[in-house]
Amino acid sequence: MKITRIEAIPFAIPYAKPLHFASGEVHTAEHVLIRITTDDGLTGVAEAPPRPFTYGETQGGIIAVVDGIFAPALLGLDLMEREQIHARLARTVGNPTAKSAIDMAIWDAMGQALGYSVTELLGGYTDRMRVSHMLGFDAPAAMVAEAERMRETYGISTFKVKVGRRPFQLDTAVVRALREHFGDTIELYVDGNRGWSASESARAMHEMADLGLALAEELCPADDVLGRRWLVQQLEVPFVADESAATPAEVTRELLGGAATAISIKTARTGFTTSRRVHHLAEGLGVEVVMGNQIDGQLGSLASVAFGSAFELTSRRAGELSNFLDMSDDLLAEPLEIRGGELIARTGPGLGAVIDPDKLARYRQD
Ligand code: MUC
Ligand code: MG
Repeated sequence: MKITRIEAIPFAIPYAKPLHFASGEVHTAEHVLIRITTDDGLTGVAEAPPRPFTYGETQGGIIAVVDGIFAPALLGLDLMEREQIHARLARTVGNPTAKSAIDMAIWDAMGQALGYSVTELLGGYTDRMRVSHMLGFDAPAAMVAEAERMRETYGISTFKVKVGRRPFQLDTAVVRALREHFGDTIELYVDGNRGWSASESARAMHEMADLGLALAEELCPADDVLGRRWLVQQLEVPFVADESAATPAEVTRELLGGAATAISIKTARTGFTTSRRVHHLAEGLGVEVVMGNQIDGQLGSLASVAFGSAFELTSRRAGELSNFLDMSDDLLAEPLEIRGGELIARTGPGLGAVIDPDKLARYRQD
């Protein structure tokens, strides 16, 4: 089970419905397919979604770091030398989605070798998650209509509303319109992607106090250290650290520093190996987690549900697993299907992902 080849293949698939949020927008999924081959003929795959506005990675940068640094460091290692692989990747700072995709492709191949799904290998708690859909910036009526479509078509009843615009009333009007339209039949939470100041966040949350929000995520920057702590202390709902807590050390710092009271786990940025560490950390510290979405395609979403289903803590809340619905196409030969508001993790072995060669040929950029 020695690694003989690591490929980084750029591909681009347009969004049918671009997503707008406080820190950026996506119109085309310019992602990288990581493909790992072993000497016994196994192939593991995973998806790296570069997010320049969140982690500073680009499609070209991911290819460069994989081809130039990570592949040479890992070739010849056995799939089971997991801590050695982890240590070699960790020698390079940053590059979270490049490292994570390599890690997940290795787990995919490992599952195939052992005859188990990734969910079983990680923990095997359940085989599915409830789905939370992310609603990007738009006018209140359009966002209500989109939520209605998601509920009618896919049975989704949990929504994360992107906020962080100025004035904040643009966003509070949306949340109010959603609550008024759906009543208590849906679960709602908000994600500011650092768009507001601490005081704007406090005013907005105060204005939405009667709307039954379940969570608030990254409303203001964690770098506004005291302002953020001041905000988090006064909220009545868990405050989720997302992009401010992308490593176990950052998770520890944000939680112990009072800058967050819950954690978003994204396999796109912590793979399976480090997501497991973040999960154990959250469990040990006694905080809730949300399985987040890095605006992943279907392969990335499959990885998220594989991880989220593996543990009780990660499967408790609805996971953000549906951004792929906004894409015009995808690479998987057998598309993911959300039914009755749930997404089922594949039974494997590995991730259970088969890449459609025609689609890859159509969308690859190299
Ligand atoms: C999210 O939860 O924030 C948008 C920006 C990013 O970093 O991730 C997405 C979703
Ligand atoms: Mg977020």
